[in-house]
Amino acid sequence: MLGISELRLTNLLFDMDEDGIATVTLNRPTKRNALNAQTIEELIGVFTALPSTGARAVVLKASGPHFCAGLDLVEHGREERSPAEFMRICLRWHEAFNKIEYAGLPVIAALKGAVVGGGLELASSVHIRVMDETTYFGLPEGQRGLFTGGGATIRVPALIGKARMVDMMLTGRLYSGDEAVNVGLAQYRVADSEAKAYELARTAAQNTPLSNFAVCSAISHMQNMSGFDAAYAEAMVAGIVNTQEAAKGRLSSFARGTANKIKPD
Ligand code: 1HE
Repeated sequence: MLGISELRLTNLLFDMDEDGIATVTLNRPTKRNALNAQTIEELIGVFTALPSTGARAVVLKASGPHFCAGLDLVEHGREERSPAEFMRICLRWHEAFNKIEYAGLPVIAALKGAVVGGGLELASSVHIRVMDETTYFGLPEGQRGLFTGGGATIRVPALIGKARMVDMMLTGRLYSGDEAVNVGLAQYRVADSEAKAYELARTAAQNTPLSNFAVCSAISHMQNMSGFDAAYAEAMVAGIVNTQEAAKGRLSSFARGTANKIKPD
């Protein structure tokens, strides 16, 4: 596995501050951050290497006015891929997005402009989505003679339900504004999605890394299990996390009455 500094990134930017808040930037703005094969390979490289960098949380953002225009339609048309070739491409997309969802690090997306097609597949693999006033969500695959291939059939219904996804794909319906939050496409709608994403990343980074590891991997895994097995797995994860050394100071501070109380501001 290549370390993050050994990766040759052309379509992504990577940065990390002294607090362990990492930033991954989709950096192909002239193509509206369309996902070509190279970008997917870079996402796999970065999100594979990230857990060993000491990062505590990740902000996924984009250069230019749009978060991501989905599959690189020009490359796809030019390559004239066979079914098997495109299936392999989709498996690389799954690899990239699974690395994001299951790697155990909080990933917060700062959304703006178009979050469409594969862009929504990418956004739906992160743990928290923050939108701004320009953000809109769509699945234009139907209009392009295509179908989702980056995990949308699993992740989008988990956010908004099957009926809404089918409607988006059949009719090209776009969601924006309050409606997008209300249906579950984003958890926050603010004027500055990047500023809010960093604020949330810093908040999440205050948790113990092991708790965040469980939150950002175990919950997703448990959705793939039967309820019975998920409950057992939950007990196992809690057995490890809830007895960790790093929790002891927090528990004794609560017992002394010096810990924060869980109340609205
Ligand atoms: C692209 C792409 C792209 C832009 N692939 N090159 N996704 C879509 O159907 C969305 C397609 N894109 C758009 O509808 C619009 O570009 C946007 C609404 C996102 C932005 O509009 P705008 O006016 O700001 O930009 P533009 O002039 O349309 O595009 C600027 C450049 O980006 C232009 O290239 P140029 O060389 O002519 O300057 C565009 O060709 C390029 N560009 N979007 C390639 N998607 C695993 S399966 C997933 C299946 C899907 O994702 S389907 C959804 C595809």
